[in-house]
Amino acid sequence: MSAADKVKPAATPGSADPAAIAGNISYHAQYSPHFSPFAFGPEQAFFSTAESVRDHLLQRWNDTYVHFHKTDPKQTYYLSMEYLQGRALSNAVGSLGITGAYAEALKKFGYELEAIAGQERDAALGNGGLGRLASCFLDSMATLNLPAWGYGLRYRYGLFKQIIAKEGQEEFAEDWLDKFSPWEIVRHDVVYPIRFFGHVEISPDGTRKWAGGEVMSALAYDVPIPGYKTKNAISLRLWDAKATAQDFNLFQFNDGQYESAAQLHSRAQQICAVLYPGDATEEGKLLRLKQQYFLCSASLQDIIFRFKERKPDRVSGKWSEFPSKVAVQMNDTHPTLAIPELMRLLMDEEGLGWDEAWDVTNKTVAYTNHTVLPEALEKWSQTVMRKLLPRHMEIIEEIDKRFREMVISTRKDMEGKIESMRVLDNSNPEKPVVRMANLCVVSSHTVNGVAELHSNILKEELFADYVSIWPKKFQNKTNGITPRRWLRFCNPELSEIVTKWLKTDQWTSNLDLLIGLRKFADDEKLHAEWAAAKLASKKRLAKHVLDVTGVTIDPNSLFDIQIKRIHEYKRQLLNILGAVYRYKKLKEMSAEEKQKVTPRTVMVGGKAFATYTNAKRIVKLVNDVGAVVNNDPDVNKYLKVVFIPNYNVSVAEVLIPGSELSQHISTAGMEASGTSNMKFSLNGCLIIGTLDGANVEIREEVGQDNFFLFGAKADQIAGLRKDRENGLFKPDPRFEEAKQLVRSGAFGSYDYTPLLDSLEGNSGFGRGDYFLVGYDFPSYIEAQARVDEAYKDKKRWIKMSILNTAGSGKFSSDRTIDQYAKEIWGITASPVP
Ligand code: B1N
Repeated sequence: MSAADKVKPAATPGSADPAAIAGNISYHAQYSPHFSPFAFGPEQAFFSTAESVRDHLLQRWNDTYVHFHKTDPKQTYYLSMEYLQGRALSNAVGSLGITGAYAEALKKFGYELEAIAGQERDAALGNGGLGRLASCFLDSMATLNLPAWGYGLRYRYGLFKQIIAKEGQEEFAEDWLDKFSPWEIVRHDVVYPIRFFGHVEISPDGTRKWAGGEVMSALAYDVPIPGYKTKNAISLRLWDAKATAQDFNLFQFNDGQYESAAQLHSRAQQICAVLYPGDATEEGKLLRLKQQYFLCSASLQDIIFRFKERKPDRVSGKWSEFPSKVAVQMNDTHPTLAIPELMRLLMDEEGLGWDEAWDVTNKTVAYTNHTVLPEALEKWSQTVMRKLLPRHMEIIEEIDKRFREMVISTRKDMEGKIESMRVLDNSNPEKPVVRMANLCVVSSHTVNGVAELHSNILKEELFADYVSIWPKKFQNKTNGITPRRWLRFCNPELSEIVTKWLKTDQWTSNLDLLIGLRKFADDEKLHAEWAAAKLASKKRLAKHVLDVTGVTIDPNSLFDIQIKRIHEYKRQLLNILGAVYRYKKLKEMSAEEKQKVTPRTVMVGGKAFATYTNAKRIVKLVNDVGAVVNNDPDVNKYLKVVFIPNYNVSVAEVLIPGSELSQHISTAGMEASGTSNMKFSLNGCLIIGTLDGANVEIREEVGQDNFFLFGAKADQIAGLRKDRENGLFKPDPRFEEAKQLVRSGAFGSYDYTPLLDSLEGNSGFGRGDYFLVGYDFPSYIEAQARVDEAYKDKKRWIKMSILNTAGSGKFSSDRTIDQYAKEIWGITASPVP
């Protein structure tokens, strides 16, 4: 049965009229050449619906482009190697205010909008928090009508798909483009050359120019990003790499040399083949560097093109105007090559001198740091850099030299610090490296951290020496999340209640209004509605768990969730050892004693980097503990442990609304911010956490009585590690009991010795409990006991839940982006009239 059998096709996109929309969906089913016209199953319905919605988005995208072109405002370009967009359909119709109309239109074909939206694959072009932050930022930039675009790479395969098999996690390519993405528009007219390798040519007048090597093309794909209830739509411009027909050696091909005939084609294909899957690890060096340069070069050529396009009479003499029209934000150090690339384009292509080019570059670029973990601070081999990007290496050397000269001539007192502050690290003559963070700090006008605590650590430790040189360069911009995706659309039940009690739906774009819920925190009617909404979300979550794991969980138990990348510093091991301890105590209890226990479902989800062995062991342990606990009739009424496979954005949208307690338990000082903590709190979920990252600010906002705090503070960590090295640490017997039970083989025959050994000893690689799981274990167990007590008092719990939502206003990414716009970028709103 085709769509046209049900509804007559209509080429023009429908406004908000369901009949017209249905006609347009039918049109796409018939005339968009992706499927045979006689099939209209849920999949075809999704693609046709998405294409129909895209028509609306394109209209806005075009209008916004023209508007920005005419008004020529200063524009921000957000450069990021990662975007975790997730699904787009519900968000798009919700932002355009046509959800109801599309739902009704789909009914004419016998479909529910929610089910059709569930057909969409996640766009997972990122690893975790850093990529999702970039996506939340785009949503806020569009909603605030800011002239701002995102630039990224169009990875063929996104973050791997995780499957839990007998041996633990297995990774599979995530084929998000399997059919096609209905949201991207290829721009065959937006193509830039990108060079790799080659050499530097010096002309008689001394000017230098990069030549030779291999040249490929960057081709633009635009993903329109609608603002919420505004006419603006901005662009996420993703680059793909391609070689041209000229690079195809027909002679060789005809000669049967198929592979060498298309060498450049296959090398071009490699560039955007996969998302670099590492989160804080070093791997696939050359390809990764190629990816980074590819993003930076294509984006800057495009930015310069647009700078010229908006005022064609801008001549080269007007380059000083550039920073008043362009702001470039580097999302961590991954796009650092934007610095030498902008210098190169300005000097070698546009003819500026060093000083002028440097002034423009410095006033244009700003850098956000997202981690202080030493292993995540990027360092590139100078040898590799010189080979791949010879001209950029020269420019980096010059930046390094001038920085050192500046310190010597203006800050004699800092001379002893130069070696650690400079851009190049030549301390190991075998392996000279470029320190990307140092290059960013030296070259940017502004450097920011992503939560108060993190920014203070940057100022007081990591970048302290630079602060003494440039005291005003460093800022904080506490992260945020978009309240549209993370409450309004993912939790319609709770959203409706919030709107009803606040008597306005304006909170969706002014999240501070949530504070108005505080005065109803004791209202019994609100309590009843709140509890009912939570229960509905818990049931949806329970269904998801059953579908993907086969485990039945009880919606009346306390839903306790930890979802994030698996990493030792995030301490999923503390969580699971806590669950092991709980299991052991339950086993020791009499039937009567058990009656008083708060039943709990502990859920853990997250992906482990494929070569991060200990992270994979943690995944395996959670699964093994679950297999025993969930099948133990003595305890499984009181405890279940579930590993949620393939955690991603759309899974988060089901889990977060149904959560009651969530764990943000990193070793203090190690999690720069965290952003899921904000999403949970916004959805009325209580947090058990350490004083780390944004937890500190969340606790301040929601009130300390509504947050389960435990653990060592950031300023104690170094001392505790020292104590440990000196043999001064005395482990708590409860911690020993938990580890012993795992060692005993109670959870199967898998060898957990190396994982558990990492918690033993006083120091050494993979030993010495670097993350202080043992130190924090007793206070963690005690905080969990406080959780159990609090949950028994339903009234108290719901009140705490309401106060979490009420106190979440600060964590809107609208607030974050407004601060970036005013305090770093110097841009203002430019709504389409
Ligand atoms: O960035 C998030 C923060 O909320 C998290 O606390 C922080 O861990 C995360 C290398 C990273 N920092 N660094 C990375 C990602 C990929 C990679 O290859 C490092 N991710 C973060 C948003 O601020």
